[in-house]
Amino acid sequence: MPTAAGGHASTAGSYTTSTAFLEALAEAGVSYVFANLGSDHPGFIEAFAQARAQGREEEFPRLIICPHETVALSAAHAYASVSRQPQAVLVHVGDGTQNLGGEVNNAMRGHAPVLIFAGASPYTLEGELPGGRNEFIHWLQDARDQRGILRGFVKYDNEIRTGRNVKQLVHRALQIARSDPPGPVYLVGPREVMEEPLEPYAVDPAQFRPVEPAALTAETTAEIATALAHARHPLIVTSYLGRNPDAVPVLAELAELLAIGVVESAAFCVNFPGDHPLHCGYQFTTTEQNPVLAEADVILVVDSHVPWIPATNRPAPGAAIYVIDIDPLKPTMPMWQIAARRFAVADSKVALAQIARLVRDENLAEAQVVETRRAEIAAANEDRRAALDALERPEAGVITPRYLTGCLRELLAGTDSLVLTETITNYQIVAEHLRPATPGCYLGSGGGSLGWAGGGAVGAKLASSAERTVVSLVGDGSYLFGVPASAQWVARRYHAPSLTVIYDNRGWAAPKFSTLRVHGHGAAAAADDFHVSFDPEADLPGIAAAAGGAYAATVADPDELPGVLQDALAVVRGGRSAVISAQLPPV
Ligand SMILES: Cc1ncc(C[n+]2csc(CCOP(=O)(O)OP(=O)(O)O)c2C)c(N)n1
Ligand SMILES: [Mg+2]
Repeated sequence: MPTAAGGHASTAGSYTTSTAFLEALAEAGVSYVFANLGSDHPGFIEAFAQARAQGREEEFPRLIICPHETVALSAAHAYASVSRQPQAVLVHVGDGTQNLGGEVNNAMRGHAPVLIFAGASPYTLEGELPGGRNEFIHWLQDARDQRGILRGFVKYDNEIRTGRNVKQLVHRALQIARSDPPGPVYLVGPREVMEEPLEPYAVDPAQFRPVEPAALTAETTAEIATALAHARHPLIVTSYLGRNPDAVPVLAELAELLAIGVVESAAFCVNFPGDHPLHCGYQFTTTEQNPVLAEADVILVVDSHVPWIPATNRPAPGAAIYVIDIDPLKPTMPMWQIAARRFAVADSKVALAQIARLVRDENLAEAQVVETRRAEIAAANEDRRAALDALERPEAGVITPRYLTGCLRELLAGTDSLVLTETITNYQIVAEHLRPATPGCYLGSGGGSLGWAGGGAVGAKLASSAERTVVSLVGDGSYLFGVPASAQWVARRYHAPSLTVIYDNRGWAAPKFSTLRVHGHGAAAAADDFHVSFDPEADLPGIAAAAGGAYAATVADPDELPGVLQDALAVVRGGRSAVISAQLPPV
C-alpha cells in the first residue's frame, strides 16, 4: 500500500520487477552491476538490502558504486572484454544516460556485451501506483525520447512495460548483446513498473544462448585458401580477431602454414604475437605508405574496422582482397567500403581453421616458395625491430615515448600483466615497442571516446586474478577524460589496484597533428598556435592520491625512470594503486 507520503509500507520479503531483473542478470552470467544510483532505483536498493538481510546476496550480481557514469560503463566494458562474460550498468534516467557519453560508442566499437539499464521518470502523478511521482525532480527529469539518446550506439533498446516478462526481456537483451558482433544494449523502466509486485518466477537461461559462431561456405573457403596459397606476397590484416584470445593461435597456424605476414591495423588487442617472425608491424594513423601493404598481391582482411587509410596507405590496385568479419558490412558506420572480391560473415577462429585445414588437406602449400618467403619476411622483421630498438635510447635528459615504452617492456617482461592502452598519438609507438605477445594481455577501448582507461582499469582488475597486474598507459588528456577522482576512488573502495603511467606531454598532441595534416603550412603551424597546451599543468598523479590514496610520482629524468617504475609496480603488487606522470617533451 502506498502511504500518504507516497512511500511503501514495510515490504520485507517483497518480490518486485527489480528483484526479478537482478535475478535474470545473475542467471545470464552477469557478475557485476556498475551503478550510479538515483531516484529511479528504490526498487533495486530495496531488493539488494532484502537479499543481504536474508543472506541471499550471492544470488545477485555484485554492486559496484561508481561516482561517475563514464567510469561505470568503461569498467563494465573492460570487465566484459577480459572475462568474455556480459556485464551490467545501472544509471539514473536520461541524465545518467547522457553522462555515459562517448563510452557507449567505445562499447559498441569495442564489441563489449553490456546491458545498460536506466530508470525512467514515473508516469503517475497522484499516488495511483507504487513508485509514482513524489519528488519535485520527477517532473524535471522527464525526457521526451530517453531511448533515443543511445539508439545510435546500441544494438537494441526497449522499455520494460511490466514485471511479468522482465526476465525474458533481460535475457533477450543479453542474447542480442552477446551475439556477434557483441555490443551494448539499453533497457529503460519507469519507477512504477520497477516497483510492481510479482510472484517469483523463473525462466530457462539456456533458451537465450548467443547465436552460434558462423562458418565459411565450402566454396568461399576454397577460393580464399587457393588465393593465399598461390599468392607471391600474401598478407593478413586484422584489428580485433584477438578479442577472442583462442583465435590467435589459429591465425598463427595459418600464417605459419603458408608464411603469410600479418599486419595489425588500429588494433586494441593482441591479434598475433608481437614477437612472431611473421609479425609485420602495426598501423594506426599512418602518414606514409606501408611497403608491405603495397607489395601484397592477395590480402585477407580479418575482423577489422580500419584495415588501412586509403588516402595515405593502400594496397596495390590489382591486389585480390578478401574480407572475413563478424561484421563485414559495418552498418553502424554510415561510410565504409573496401574493394574486396568477397565479403564473408564468419567467426575468425572457425573460418581460419577451415582455411588452414583445406591448405593442409589439399597440400596447397608449395614448400620451397613458402620457406623462401618465411626467411625473407623473418629477416625483414628482425631488421625492422632492431631499428626500432635503436630508437629507444634516451635522448640527453629527455624521456621520449619510445624510451618510456622500452622501459615498460623491460619492467613487465616475464610478469603476468594486462596492459590497457589509451595513448592516442603514441598508440603506434606503444604497440611497436611493447610488442605484446600473449593473447588477452593487451586491451584498448576499440573506439575514439577518451577516458576509457580510468574505469577500464577497475573492470580489468576485477576480472583478473589477484596475481595479474593491470597497467594503464594513458595520455595526460585521456587521464583527465577518465574522471580520475571517480575512477581512483572506486579502485580503492573495491580493492582493484592498478598502475597508471601517464604519457605526459602536457597537452593534446592529437588535434595539433590533425591540424598539421590538413593545414601543414597554415597560420596555426606558422605561429605554433594550436590551443592544445595544458599550461599551467595540474598535478595529475596528485588527483589519484587525493581521491584514491594512490602512490603518486612525477618523473622527468630518463635515468630515474626505471627505478620509479619499479617502485610503483611494487606498490601496486602490495595492493595500492600508483599513478606515474612521465614527463615527455611538451606538445
Ligand atoms: C570524449 C572525447 N572528447 C574529445 C576528443 C577529441 N580528442 C582526440 S585526441 C584528443 C587529445 C588527447 O590527449 P592525450 O590523451 O594527452 O594524448 P595526446 O594527443 O597528447 O597523445 C582529443 C581532445 C575525443 N576523442 N574524445
Ligand atoms: Mg597529451
